[in-house]
Amino acid sequence: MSEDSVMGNFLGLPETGDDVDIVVLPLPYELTTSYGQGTAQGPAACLAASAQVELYDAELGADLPTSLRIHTAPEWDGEGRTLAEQLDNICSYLGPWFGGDCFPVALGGEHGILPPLVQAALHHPLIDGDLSRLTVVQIDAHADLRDELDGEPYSHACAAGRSLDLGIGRLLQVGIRAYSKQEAELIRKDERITTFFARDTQSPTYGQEAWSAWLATLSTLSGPVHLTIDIDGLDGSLVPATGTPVPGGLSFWQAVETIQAVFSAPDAVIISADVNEIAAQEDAPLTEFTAAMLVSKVIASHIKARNEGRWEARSTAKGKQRGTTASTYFTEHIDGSRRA
Ligand SMILES: [Mn+2]
Repeated sequence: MSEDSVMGNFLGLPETGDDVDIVVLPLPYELTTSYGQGTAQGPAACLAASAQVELYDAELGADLPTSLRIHTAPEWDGEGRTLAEQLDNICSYLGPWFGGDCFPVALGGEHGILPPLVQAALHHPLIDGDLSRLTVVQIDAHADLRDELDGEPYSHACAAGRSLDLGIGRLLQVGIRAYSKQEAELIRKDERITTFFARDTQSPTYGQEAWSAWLATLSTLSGPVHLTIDIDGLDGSLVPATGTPVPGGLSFWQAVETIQAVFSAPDAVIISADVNEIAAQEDAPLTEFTAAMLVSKVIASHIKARNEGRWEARSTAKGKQRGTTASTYFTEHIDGSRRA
């Protein structure tokens, strides 16, 4: 923690000027968490915990944020009378940060933030209106490919499915160990989906082989990529306060290796990331601290990619004062009578 640290800013970093290289976007969105509560308080808890994360990153050999400017945006205001309005408001909130001039990292909030993140990427210069160019890499315990949960197709349990509906070209999943028969069939049938199941990567017998295959798959990534990390992809012992902790998940170092492998893929450009399903833990801050360390690793890996020529600004529209375009996609595509 730096001596002039600012409460509520990621890593306690001082406020930046108008030019922003990396932006942290707190999304306290909680609508459909089916078991457990508190993801709406997760982003603030993660920001508070991040003040205790060491700034030194051994891989960079430097203290974050190096010479770059990390801006922590005011959190999403939660407005919207219906689910559709809330999703559009999230998309409008994110939009200005997807212009290609900076690297956005969202903090959730439940995993239902993924479809508006994907929709916000539509106008990124590398996507340019064609979401089939986008690959989503997902760390998660759940496949999130359900048609609906409790009648709600925009539930967190459907986040990856709705992203496929929006038109993403490819979905790579790891840590998956809780899913339905319908999801298993979709994974088998849909050629866009590649899933590495936890029963394979965490197997005491042949886990090492499956893990190496996962890392090899990540090295073949190409084009624009969004990385979505549901912290319940990690073993439940590391993240006991998340909405739905599940045993048998990734170790902390496997999550770190995945982040490193995604950002070092030679033909890919990681345009954005999110860490979601963070909840504040009452008795000890392990859950939010684990999330804060993963966000730090994402940012350090982005900086490394930038230093090594795998990320460059695609726009000159600098700073916080960019124009916004209100999203209407979800209002136009979801039954407007459904209340948030
Ligand atoms: Mn999820």
